[in-house]
Amino acid sequence: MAHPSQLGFQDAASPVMEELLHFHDHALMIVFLISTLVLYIIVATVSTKLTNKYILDSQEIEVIWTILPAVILILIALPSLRILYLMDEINDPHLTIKAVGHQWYWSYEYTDYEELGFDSYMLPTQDLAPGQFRLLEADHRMVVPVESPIRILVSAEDVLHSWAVPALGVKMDAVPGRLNQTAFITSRPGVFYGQCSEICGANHSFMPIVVEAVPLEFFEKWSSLMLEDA
Ligand SMILES: [Cu+2]
Repeated sequence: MAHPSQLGFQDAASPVMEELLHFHDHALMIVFLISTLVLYIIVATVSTKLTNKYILDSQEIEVIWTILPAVILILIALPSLRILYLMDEINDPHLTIKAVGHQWYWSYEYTDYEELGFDSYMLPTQDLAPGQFRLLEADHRMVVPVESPIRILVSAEDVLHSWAVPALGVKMDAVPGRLNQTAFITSRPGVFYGQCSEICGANHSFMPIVVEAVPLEFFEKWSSLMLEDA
């Protein structure tokens, strides 16, 4: 969960998000180094008269300043590709959940159970209990067992939506007539908030995603309760 005036990302709640945070820090360090160097060169050139009209070219420095940026780009590209393919991997999921975007709410189907599915609407501000988050709380949370590989199948009923939970490092477009898949593993129990990330209409801001990761025994209790209700 992000806090007011937070800089940077939310704490990672999945291994993939942890990797993404490391990559972000790595790329940001390189950006800082380059910016510092460029700033220094700008200040040095405009504030001094250290020029020499007889030095017209230097093959050595040109070789260095051509090859060095290429090496830096490779140092960014390789870890980036590694995470990209890591995120594509669906490792033998224990549970599959189908998330369908609607104008303007999400519905979830637990396809491993015969009749486990529900709609998830945002809690209106006047219904919030103390401590609940405005515009983020949903009337039905997507409950998952913690530390289990979960596959999410994402689609939409009407227009484009996007199913995203920043702390889990998951963002997948919900496209009508298409079934996208993504996966995550929660590394700790908790409640993780997300929002639709595709401008989908008037109430786009009011279709939050709430993932609750609980130990397996609690998940079993929850699923049997949901099945009884149905
Ligand atoms: Cu949407």
